[in-house]
Amino acid sequence: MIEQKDGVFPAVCPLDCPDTCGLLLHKKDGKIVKVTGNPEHPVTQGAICNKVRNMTERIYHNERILYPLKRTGPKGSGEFTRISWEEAVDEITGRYRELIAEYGPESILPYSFYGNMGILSVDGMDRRFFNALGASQLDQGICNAAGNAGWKYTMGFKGGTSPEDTEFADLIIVWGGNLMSTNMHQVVYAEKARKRGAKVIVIDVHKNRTAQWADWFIPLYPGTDTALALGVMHILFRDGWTDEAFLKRYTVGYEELREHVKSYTPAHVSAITGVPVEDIEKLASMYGEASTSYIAIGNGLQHHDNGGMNVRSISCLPALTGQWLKKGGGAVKTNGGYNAMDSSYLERPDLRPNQQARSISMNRIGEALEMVEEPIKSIFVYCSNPLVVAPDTERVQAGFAREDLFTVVHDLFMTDTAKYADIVLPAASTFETTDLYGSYWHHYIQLQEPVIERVGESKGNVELFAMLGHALGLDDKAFSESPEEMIAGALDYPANPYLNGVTLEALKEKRFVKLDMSPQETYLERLSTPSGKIELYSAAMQEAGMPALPEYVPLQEGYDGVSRPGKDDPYPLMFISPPNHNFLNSTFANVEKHQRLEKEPQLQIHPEDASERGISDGDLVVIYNQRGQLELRAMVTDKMLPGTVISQGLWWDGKGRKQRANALTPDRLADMGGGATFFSTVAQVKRQ
Ligand SMILES: Nc1nc2c(c(=O)[nH]1)N[C@H]1C(S)=C(S)[C@@H](COP(=O)(O)OP(=O)(O)OC[C@H]3O[C@@H](n4cnc5c(=O)[nH]c(N)nc54)[C@H](O)[C@@H]3O)O[C@H]1N2
Ligand SMILES: Nc1nc2c(c(=O)[nH]1)N[C@H]1C(S)=C(S)[C@@H](COP(=O)(O)OP(=O)(O)OC[C@H]3O[C@@H](n4cnc5c(=O)[nH]c(N)nc54)[C@H](O)[C@@H]3O)O[C@H]1N2
Ligand code: SF4
Ligand SMILES: [Mo]
Repeated sequence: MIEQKDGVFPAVCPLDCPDTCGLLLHKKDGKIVKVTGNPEHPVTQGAICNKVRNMTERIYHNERILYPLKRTGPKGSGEFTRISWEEAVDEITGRYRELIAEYGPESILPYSFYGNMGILSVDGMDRRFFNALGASQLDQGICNAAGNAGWKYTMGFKGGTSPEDTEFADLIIVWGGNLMSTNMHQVVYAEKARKRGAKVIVIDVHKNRTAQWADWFIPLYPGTDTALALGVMHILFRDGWTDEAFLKRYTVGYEELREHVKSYTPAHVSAITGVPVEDIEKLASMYGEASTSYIAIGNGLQHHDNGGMNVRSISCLPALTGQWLKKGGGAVKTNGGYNAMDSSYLERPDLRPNQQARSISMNRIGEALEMVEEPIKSIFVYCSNPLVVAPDTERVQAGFAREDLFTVVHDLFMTDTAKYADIVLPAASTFETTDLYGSYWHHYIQLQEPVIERVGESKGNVELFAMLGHALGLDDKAFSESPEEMIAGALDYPANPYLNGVTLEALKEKRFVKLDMSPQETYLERLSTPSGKIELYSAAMQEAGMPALPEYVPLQEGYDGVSRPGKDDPYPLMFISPPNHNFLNSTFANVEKHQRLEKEPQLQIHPEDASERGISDGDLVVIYNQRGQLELRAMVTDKMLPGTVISQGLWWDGKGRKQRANALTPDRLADMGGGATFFSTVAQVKRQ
């Protein structure tokens, strides 16, 4: 029982967003009536986004699932009947026992991502359950896997510049990211830097909100970022802007790189990228002349066939001018490595009866559900909405429609995915549970404790998976630990020196506990690449069958400036579907308030491409390719180069309209890390 019915309570934003804001929940009569930012959070300082300011609409939405449901109609129909938790658990454990006996435990697949970033919820009790069961493993490459792999080949450790230091940069490059919508507090630091005279450059395939705010926007063809980075390197070496002492001491392969980039002349790079020669020269000279430069490497440029290489190439740049020795200089792809916790303790892989269990890529879930030999017979979806977020929707949907697939979905809402479930379980919101939060950008750890009673009969992930573990008679101790015990255990991890001093007690007392950043002083001496240095030349990449030096590889599906589509190309446009401002992936896409702010799903199309097709602003258009089609409202704009069309936001299907962007996207894997290739997609557009 939560005693206090009124007051203001600290909380953590649970969403998959780098900022991980400190929140304040304002309660009246036991209900949250307002969500604001917690001004005491050292980084987020009381400012929060519009999405979460309107969070109460979601928490108390009249469509929230309140009790367990069992399917009564055909899959996808959304016809369900109420059942008790006891019946739901009996049904799940009964089916699991049968499947394990007949097909083995690997016929069961968990499918999850970070709908809630709580460590106990998505990297904790849930993992213990599926490990103890011996289920198939999920390769979670949907978000940043390619980019992280590219970064790792170059820099080793999954961490870069400290956010607070970036206000000291005099040049900030936002490369394939939309910070205004996706990392708003980085914009605050950049704005501080700007007040001191810094310039902000955005390199992107369309003039997103961040580009509109920046000093200079450089548009380029999708998937050509490596070429641009190599062109910049060419000029840095050519014009003597490199820091030779730094290169010598902290990198390997700079002589090879110097030779290699000679062929990436500004003219050659301009032809590939669509960026004029003078702009490439200007970009390189600004980078070369900056005393402290910081690159925010976004997620957008790594959702490509060549996405790992894009990040790999860009992450070489700070080393060329010695940025890693400057306060605020360098780059960030992710800072997630700093707060690594004890995953063996949290996830208990030792409980697995089958250490070699197969791993299934979440990016290829449609294909995986087609497997005839050793088929997947059951899928358990939580903290994710694959029918909207996974590539190649038609294929995914066909998999989920399989009559013989036993599907369980745990969510707060009847998502497009939940409609295909046999059993739907009501999830508690994070404000109803205890959990632990790190950030993949700033350095503060936070604790969430329950602020409101569970809505309806909902249960949090920890409670749910502990209950299922007990019901199946799996290892008792692992499923009996309290959230507090799990938090203490997760933080007790001497292998990560940055966690020094972060304890449950400190979190209860201070709410925001900063990582111990003193090991950062020796960051450059302790890089975890094979050579211990920044690897401009990577033998490990060569061993893995990739070029050892950064190299531009054109997209498998797409056009650069050299391979523009011909008259006979059936799909002559490139389709990019990045997040929008008011949704968080597909979360909020069912909340009327957030929908109103986004109006409706749109297709941004260049005036040249529109007039060729007789399309005017506001027309309903169909965009299609070999995989599927969408019906969107045309917005004619010159925010991108001709040949690129953009639709922002992961909408659910609605009002009889096809509007799930992933109907068009491929389930190919990227060059590295098993990453997704959402943005390497071609399509054609016509008026409806
Ligand atoms: N409001 C909001 N915030 C979010 C999210 C959300 O859905 N909505 N999602 C969260 C999640 S899970 C993530 S991973 C992050 C992602 O946030 P970001 O890191 O900002 O990445 P994206 O928004 O995916 O893409 C950023 C930009 O990449 C561009 N882009 C696409 N292809 C290319 C290319 O080839 N080259 C270049 N240079 N640019 C390209 C797109 O046009 C887009 O403007 O945001 C998080 N925050
Ligand atoms: N075309 C295209 N596709 C994309 C992207 C893109 O830019 N373009 N971005 C990709 C990226 S970067 C990402 S990270 C993925 C994100 O994909 P997902 O991680 O699937 O993200 P969401 O759509 O937010 O779905 C999260 C779900 O978790 C539920 N949830 C929230 N809290 C809890 C909880 O505590 N317990 C349970 N059981 N459920 C909960 C929410 O209600 C929601 O339905 O999408 C990817 N897909
Ligand atoms: S979504 Fe991001 S910016 Fe918005 S409140 Fe949550 S952490 Fe902060
Ligand atoms: Mo993501």
